[in-house]
Amino acid sequence: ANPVRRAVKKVAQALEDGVSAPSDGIPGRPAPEPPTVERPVEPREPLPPKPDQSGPATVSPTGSPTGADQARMAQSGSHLTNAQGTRLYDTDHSLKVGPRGPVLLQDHHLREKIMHFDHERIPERVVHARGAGAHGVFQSYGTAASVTKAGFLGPDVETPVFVRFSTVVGSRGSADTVRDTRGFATKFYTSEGVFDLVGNNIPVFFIQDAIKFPDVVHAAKPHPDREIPQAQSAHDTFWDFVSLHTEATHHTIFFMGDRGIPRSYRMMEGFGVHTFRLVNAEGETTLVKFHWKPKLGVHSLVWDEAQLINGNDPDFHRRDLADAIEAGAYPQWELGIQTFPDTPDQTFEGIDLLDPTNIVPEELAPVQPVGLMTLNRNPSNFFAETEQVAFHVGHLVPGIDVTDDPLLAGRLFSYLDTQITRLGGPNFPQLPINRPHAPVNDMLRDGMHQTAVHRGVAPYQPNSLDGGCPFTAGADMGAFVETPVTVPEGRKVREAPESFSDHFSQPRRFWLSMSPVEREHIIGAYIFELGKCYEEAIRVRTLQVLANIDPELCSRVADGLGLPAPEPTVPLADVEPSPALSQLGGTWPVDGRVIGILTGPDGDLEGVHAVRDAVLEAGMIPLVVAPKAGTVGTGDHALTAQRSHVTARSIEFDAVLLAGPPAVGPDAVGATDGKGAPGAGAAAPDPRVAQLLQEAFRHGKAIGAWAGGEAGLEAAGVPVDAPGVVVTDSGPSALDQIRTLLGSHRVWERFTPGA
Ligand code: HDE
Repeated sequence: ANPVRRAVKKVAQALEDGVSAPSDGIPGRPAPEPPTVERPVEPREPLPPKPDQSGPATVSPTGSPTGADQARMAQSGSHLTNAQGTRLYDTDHSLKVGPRGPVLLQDHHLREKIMHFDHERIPERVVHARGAGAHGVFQSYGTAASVTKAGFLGPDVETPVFVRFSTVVGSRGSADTVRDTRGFATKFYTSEGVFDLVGNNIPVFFIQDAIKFPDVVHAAKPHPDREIPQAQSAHDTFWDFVSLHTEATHHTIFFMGDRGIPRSYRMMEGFGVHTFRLVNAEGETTLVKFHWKPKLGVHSLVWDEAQLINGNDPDFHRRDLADAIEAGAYPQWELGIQTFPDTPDQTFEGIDLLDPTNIVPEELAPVQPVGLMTLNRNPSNFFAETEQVAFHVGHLVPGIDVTDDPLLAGRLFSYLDTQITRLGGPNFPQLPINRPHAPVNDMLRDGMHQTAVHRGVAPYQPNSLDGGCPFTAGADMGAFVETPVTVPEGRKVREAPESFSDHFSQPRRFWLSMSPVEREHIIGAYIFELGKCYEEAIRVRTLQVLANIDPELCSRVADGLGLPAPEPTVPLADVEPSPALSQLGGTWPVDGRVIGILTGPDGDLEGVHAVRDAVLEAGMIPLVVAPKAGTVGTGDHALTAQRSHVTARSIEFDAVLLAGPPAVGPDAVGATDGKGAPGAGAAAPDPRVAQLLQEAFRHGKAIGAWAGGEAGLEAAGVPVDAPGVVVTDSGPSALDQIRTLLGSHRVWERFTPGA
């Protein structure tokens, strides 16, 4: 059904049918016409001239395609040309004096081709370099209309969006499942201009003032001498900084928790972090915090699994997002707001709303849903869209304004500034992915990579030569007008308010809100990270920070590090837990979950067919694993294995089913007995199967077996009576139980606290 694949097949067929291949480049030999094929889309025309040549092309909010949509094929016509549109007869050979002679400097095609290639890379983002993006739509419920005049939050408005998820610390080519904060940036192409919600998957930040951003980033990035470790926080400079700079404590405990290793971008919350100010049509203001709530729930990896994935599939999150969208399992998030009265002190229940290291517990200010986002289209070109997209917290629309959060103030400067370097000049808003879908009528002119051919002589205001156009609009005509809030008078100082100095009560609330399993993960994470630091002074100092959060947390981490636990230096805060911070306890849809079905020629292949159908029916993905690639079994029940024992690893599956006895060592291609020698003994299961089952068990994944699969579990050392291990008499009944278990994401009972 895929039109591109259809076209490719046709070309292959045409070549087989004897249509001659394109020119082999021998001068004098006429290039044959390329085979005519039914093209999935019309060849792209040359880029159309700008409609009025007065600014970047715009696209109507009713959804006519952006520039990015127009080019769904690599080639826009039948013949290869150079950048100037001249047809080429050869692109495989440099121009030489005879076939064995020197290459000539006059080879302008060679020079153009290599020159362009030499400049294909642009600087990566200084933070959030590694990311993945997707297009979608935002459907508003209209529930925010009483607090904001923003058109896209009005009743029943549909707005195109582009989202980019990212890790923060690693380089562009780093692995996805490292322990880190994740970026969650959304560009709303509204009819009133672009609104960017540039958030993270953690609701607080390391620092309270933007002036500290270079410090925290320098500390987290690889050491400047050897440039290691890549995309890790487990090293001395990071812990050196956060142990000295205790306002980072809340963010740090958040990402030592499970949110630092999400299962999928589709299963992350997003937060605007800062407090924003909404303005309604009457000019009334409300302070808000933005939240994205994933329909699939908030779920994480376990640390051992995350580390295995980094080696086995460093693109795990990127792949997961693209595969889900391609399969039609469109991820969805509800946008919600916590609202607070805009009082002069800008606090709520004693919580300073201008301090971005604070949350307001959802129990005190519930998150009210205002719309639904659905990501339904993968980018057609990573560079043009995901790499070149330029977010900015200053991209605001009427009805949404900023507050005086000092972290937000610095961001308002930083994003545009960094993009000048990253995107090579000031004209990046003209790139297709960045173009507003509202008419643009600015007086910005010239500059690097200007693509508009502006007309007229009067790009200035006031003018009389253009009849005074363009005119400014008032708030009643949709202009963005800064909210005239009263700013307290004061002396010019480099200081923070006294309320910013409480660094431990909110981290303590986070700790107290965690379930026992989540606390174990946090303890393990601190022991791992600090255990990777060389300097004992840094470990000792961090233990002091932990002592000020909670004595049990401190003593358990101290024990793991073989160090004494210090006493707290501040009174432990008397705070109520916020159950909404815990990821455990709910049941969630299983859409897009991956089920590994292990079988072999002697397995219950009929059962596997039934299970595959049922898995697909449930909106999940079945992957059959067999000893070898290709077809398993013969006759009616033969089926295709998507993975072999060589390519399968537990990390790919949310649950594993064993349909029959596992293949034994000698049968398995490339099997070893774990010591590098070919598998010994007919009864020993393929060590890779044993490893797969053991890992799935250790990572709390549901495991099911039937038709003799039980013996395989036992041989692999998986206890068949353990929680979440299901042995039944048929595949479909095993799957039923597995599906229920998957609703809670993992078999949490297997993570015995203290184990
Ligand atoms: Fe960013 N941040 N940031 N940040 N940030 C960037 O902008 C910055 C902060 C966030 O997918 C950069 O275009 C400063 C908080 C995301 O393209 C840069 C401060 C939050 C992304 C920058 C912060 C974020 C960025 C790097 C402290 C969550 C990726 C490349 C005041 C609310 C956007 C770029 C994408 C990217 C600066 C803190 C989120 C350098 C100075 C807090 C999701 O401009």
